[in-house]
Amino acid sequence: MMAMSKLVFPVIWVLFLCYWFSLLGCENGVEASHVLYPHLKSVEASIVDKRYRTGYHFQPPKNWINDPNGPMYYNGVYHLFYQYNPKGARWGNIVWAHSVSMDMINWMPLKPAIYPSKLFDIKGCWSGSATILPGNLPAILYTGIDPEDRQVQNIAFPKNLSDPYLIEWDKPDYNPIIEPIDGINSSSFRDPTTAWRGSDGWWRVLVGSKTRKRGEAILYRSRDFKNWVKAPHPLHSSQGTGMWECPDFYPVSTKGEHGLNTTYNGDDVKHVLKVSLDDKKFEYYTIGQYMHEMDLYVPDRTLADNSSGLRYDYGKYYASKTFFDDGKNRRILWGWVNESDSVTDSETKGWAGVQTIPRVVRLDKNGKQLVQWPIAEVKTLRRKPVHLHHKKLMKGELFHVKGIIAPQADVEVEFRLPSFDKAEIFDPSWVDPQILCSQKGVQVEGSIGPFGLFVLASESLDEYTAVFFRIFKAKDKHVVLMCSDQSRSTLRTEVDKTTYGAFVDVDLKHGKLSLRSLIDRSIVESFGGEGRACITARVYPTKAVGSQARLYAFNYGSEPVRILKLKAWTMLYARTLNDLRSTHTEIQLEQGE
Ligand code: DQQ
Repeated sequence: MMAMSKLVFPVIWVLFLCYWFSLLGCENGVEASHVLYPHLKSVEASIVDKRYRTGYHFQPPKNWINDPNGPMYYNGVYHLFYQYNPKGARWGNIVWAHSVSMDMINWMPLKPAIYPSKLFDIKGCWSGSATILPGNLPAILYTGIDPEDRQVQNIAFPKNLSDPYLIEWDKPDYNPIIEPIDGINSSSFRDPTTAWRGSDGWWRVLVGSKTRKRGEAILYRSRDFKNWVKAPHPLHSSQGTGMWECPDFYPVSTKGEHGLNTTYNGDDVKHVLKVSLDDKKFEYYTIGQYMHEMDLYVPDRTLADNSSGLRYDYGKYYASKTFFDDGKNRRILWGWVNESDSVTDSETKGWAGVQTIPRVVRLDKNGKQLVQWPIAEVKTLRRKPVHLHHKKLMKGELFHVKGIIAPQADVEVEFRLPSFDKAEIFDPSWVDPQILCSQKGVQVEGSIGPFGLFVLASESLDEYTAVFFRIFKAKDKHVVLMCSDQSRSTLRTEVDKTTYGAFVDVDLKHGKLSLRSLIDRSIVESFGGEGRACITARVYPTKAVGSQARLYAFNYGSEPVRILKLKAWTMLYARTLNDLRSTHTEIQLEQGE
């Protein structure tokens, strides 16, 4: 009897609290989910440190966030869901938080859309994706953690389709719709993709998994989106890559810069498969052929299909997801910027993690890689432009870019390079750009480069984040190395200051090379070669904050480099909206964006 009451009492208590919170209506609804799994440990943040909070990146007022989930454009509204811990600044107690926007820059927060409430997700609502079904019905597929800690795939629908914000979501009782049976490891089975429909009328969806060290995108098929059957083989798998989290699979046009609906297939497309490697905590993608009759994806042979493959972003970036924005005919990529700060310090600050500025993603004209560029809407925040033309940067020169609020800025630079004759010789054994950037840091003089930007820099330069290039001469070609060197980004010691690097596959025919950096207090998103390589850094300077932060252009190579043009803007704060309807502004997209 005693044992029985020990079991029953907490359950009654939980049910009572759930009922009570539902009566409250839960303006911030997050609270409701506190009570659903009280056994999970979390620490309530007491201080919400404002100094490093971003001004125009997506970041909730407090607590932990990770993966972007189920982004979609529905009836004129952008929805972003994301993994969120309502109870503190470390991972745990995960729900799907929800915000809506008209432009993906200014957001209106809503209560969490999906949170543990049924047996099939009682221990957590993990990542997933949205699919718009025929009849304009959005469906979310997500991973639930059941009482036995099994990862199962569930479906949810909006409760009220006439609600423009789709605030409430229903989870049918027929969940889970996909279970880890047939030998699937139930703790490595998660993150369903957006589904697509073949010409045979069958829906398809991928779930990330692994068999021993082989990463896999397991394929399921369904006629009715309710009953799903596992295909005899994964859509794709790769030996030695470990667990594939957050797979993403979508077509890209070989003919134009527009995006394509996930279901689209034709002669003028290639497909992209991106996976997030749980073992390495970074992602890679391949471009290849989707052979739909066989439901097989074959990456192009020239591309590495393992952890040395192409990456969306070579910095702090993980668990990304795309969606097709049919309002503007583009494919949008969201990524989670994970922390460089320690868990303890995140808890002191009261928050951890942000989302990148959404990027338009498309196939490069050379068909060999993707190109990314911040959505044009971010330009609505630009103010007080500063322009600079034809400035020659001599060896060792440092140029202070004045007139902007340097900790919250957008900078675009175009460099003109000198003759390549004097470029350093590239050693073919340098295969890892990150290692090369660490070895040839910004203080190591080269010939053409290092040149670039010092962002979030203090006046005395004892703190700065250096985003820069070096150009090498290899047999019959040039090698462009792009680095984001965080080693001096802060005087603090307990922060991750890893230097990141990428090779930029860019045509230097006209001797021009571009760099754009979105600087936002504790984040620097950089785009080299017009978006052919991207590196995101999370930095916590101690001196280069507020009005003390500066922006410099520099050249520490022996050869002069010219700034053809530099444009910089102070960026406004993104707004937190109470109502979307009053704030809709039409934004003209630049050609190609
Ligand atoms: N984050 C989610 C998982 C996913 C991981 C849990 C990736 O669904 O695999 O918060 O960051």
